[in-house]
Amino acid sequence: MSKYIVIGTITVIVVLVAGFFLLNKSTSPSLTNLDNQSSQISSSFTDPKKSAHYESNTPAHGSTLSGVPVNVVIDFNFDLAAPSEIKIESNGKDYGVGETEIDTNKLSMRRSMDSSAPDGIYTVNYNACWPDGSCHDGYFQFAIDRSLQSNFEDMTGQKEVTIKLSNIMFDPKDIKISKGTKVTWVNDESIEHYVNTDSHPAHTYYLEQNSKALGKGDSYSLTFDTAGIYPYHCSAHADTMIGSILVE
Ligand SMILES: [Cu+2]
Repeated sequence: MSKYIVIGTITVIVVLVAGFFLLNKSTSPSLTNLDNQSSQISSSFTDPKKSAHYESNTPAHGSTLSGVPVNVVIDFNFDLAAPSEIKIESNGKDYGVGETEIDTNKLSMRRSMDSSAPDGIYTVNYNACWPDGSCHDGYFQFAIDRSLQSNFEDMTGQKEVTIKLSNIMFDPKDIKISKGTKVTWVNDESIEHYVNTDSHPAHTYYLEQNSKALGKGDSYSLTFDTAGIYPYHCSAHADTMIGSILVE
């Protein structure tokens, strides 16, 4: 009789363990086979859940960054209120640093991120609250893969660097610089361009990185003092004219 109880118990344990692994695989993708290709992780992103009044977020859902973002920013089309909250989670740990902050125009909220966060997929879980006290939740995902840094032009160790705006592109497009480097963008052509922090058209990720319209010969400069990745674009050519600054 006890033999059947033992066999039955073992069967139940095997089924539970198998079920756990199957479930775990479908809900939290792992990064065990991560090489230089971002395609391997992009197939693991889940669909985002957008809360009421959601507009955009940076880092973008499904994006793979070569470094840790300085903060996660989410944009809305309605006034945010306390207790709105952002969590930047991977493997059950929150890599957000400090409190979630609501911007002065109340249309964006942001939270800093731990600069030593490891490579992997991050799920941003947020709760957006409104002046009437109601809240709505949502989530999106992005990944960090430092091996992608090999595609960046290494401009570290220089006090000042220049990026040309020509042929409706940033040249060079992706650069790596040291902390404290002054970056100057110079428009080389007669098409009007801008330097705008992501996302488009909110331009909220790193508020300091937003230029006015740049005509031919115009320039715009900014010094980067905080390590992290800074994705940006030209708001006149937002789909194609993109770049990123990696500060280390
Ligand atoms: Cu442009």
